Amino acid sequence: MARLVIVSNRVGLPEEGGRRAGGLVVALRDALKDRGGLWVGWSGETVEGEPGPPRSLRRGRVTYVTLDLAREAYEAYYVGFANGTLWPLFHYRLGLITFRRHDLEGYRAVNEAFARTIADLLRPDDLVWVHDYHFLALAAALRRLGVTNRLGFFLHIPFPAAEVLRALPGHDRLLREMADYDLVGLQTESDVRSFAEGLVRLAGGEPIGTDRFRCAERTVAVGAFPVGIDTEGFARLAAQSANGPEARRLAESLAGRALVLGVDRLDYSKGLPGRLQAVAELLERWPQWRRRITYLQIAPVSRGELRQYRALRSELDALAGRTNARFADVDWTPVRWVTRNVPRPVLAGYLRLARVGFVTPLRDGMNLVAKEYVAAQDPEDPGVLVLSRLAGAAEELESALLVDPLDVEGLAEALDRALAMPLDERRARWAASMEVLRANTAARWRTRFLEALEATRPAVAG
Ligand code: ADQ
Repeated sequence: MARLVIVSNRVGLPEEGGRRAGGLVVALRDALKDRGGLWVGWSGETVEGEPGPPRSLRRGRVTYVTLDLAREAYEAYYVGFANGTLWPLFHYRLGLITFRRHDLEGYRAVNEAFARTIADLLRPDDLVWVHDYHFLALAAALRRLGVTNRLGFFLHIPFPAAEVLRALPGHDRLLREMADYDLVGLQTESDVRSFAEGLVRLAGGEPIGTDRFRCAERTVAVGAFPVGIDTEGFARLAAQSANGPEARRLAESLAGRALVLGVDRLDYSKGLPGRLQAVAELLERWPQWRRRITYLQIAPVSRGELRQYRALRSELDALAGRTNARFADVDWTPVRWVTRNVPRPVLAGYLRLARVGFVTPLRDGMNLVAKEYVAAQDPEDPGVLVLSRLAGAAEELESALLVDPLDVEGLAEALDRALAMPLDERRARWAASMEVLRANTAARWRTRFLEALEATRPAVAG
């Protein structure tokens, strides 16, 4: 079996074992353990001046290789182009984009630096699997160095429609660079359609059959590989943790009230303001829920170095404060707003306690919290998932209560319906969702992707 080389911005280092590592990190680490190989990424460290050589750490058959970034490179590549340009663009938030040529150049330079490190470490038949929007241009940089290995890419976030992508200066070149991968995997069929449309309309690509394209002298295969979770493992974890001290503490504090739970990174793609407004709307229009529900939102700050994220934080603090000021009583506050990180096992227990999983992103590649919520439920008495139609997960979880995330009244109606839903309907919806999650796990996802990558024809130098 060919050795595997995984490249992602952050590396799932072995010391992030049980408590911090998400299901995805575990799935990738398992793939590496099966085949042996390397996991290459940024160390998370920035340095003044030129960074030193890559560091490596070996654990059994897996070697973790990390690179530091010069502070300026980090500002341009990570803060600037990846998170200031690509993230909002790919989430359809044109108004939030910042674009500077300098950032794009920095992004390419970091992709090139990674390519040099990887090229030095590669063996001729290694399979290379690159992750996410930080490395759209990595295959092109590797090809320039003469690398002919099979190169696969998976995008965790949505791929925008061609008309939206067109707003990005240099989009045609970036698309052609993506065509230097042998396989481009996306989360949903809708992302596949967008990417295909981009290749053909904006980069001169030509379809070959249904799932391959000829573009800039290369052939690229394209497919939907919706990310899954470790469904049974998460279900077991949730059942165990629901009896643990943290979950019990939460349960006792609820004093019999129904828990509406949201869990997200604090990000403007997640639709958090709409959620807070919907809870206020629910309590206004259906006063019978006053004192009978608690909305707990767990949302640790991420990317605090970006202005848009700081502004979001202030907006949410104000909204939560306003709803509590309007409805709270001496012994009840409707909104609990927690910005601390919660360890995974504890989170699993909380998800199991929640009568409603409230997941309303304005756009999301997949949204694993939606899947984790379903897997965490007690089969005898499951809660209800309220899920945005604009999350990739909605293509699979059709039996959730699907909502339009901008429609605050609609969100409030869905909360009312979820809170009042009879047990037999809750069970039927849960069982249908669970069947999907059992069929498409994280392990299945990585196997499908790697099989598809191995099935692409050997790359040709150039
Ligand atoms: P994210 O935007 O980070 O991921 P999501 O899929 O919801 O979004 O979460 C990833 C993981 O982080 C989940 O396992 C979740 O449990 C955990 N997590 C989230 N908030 C947490 C919190 N407050 N405390 C502890 N853990 C938390 C990107 C894309 C998604 C895509 C994933 C995977 O944006 O659309 O689903 O990658 O491909």
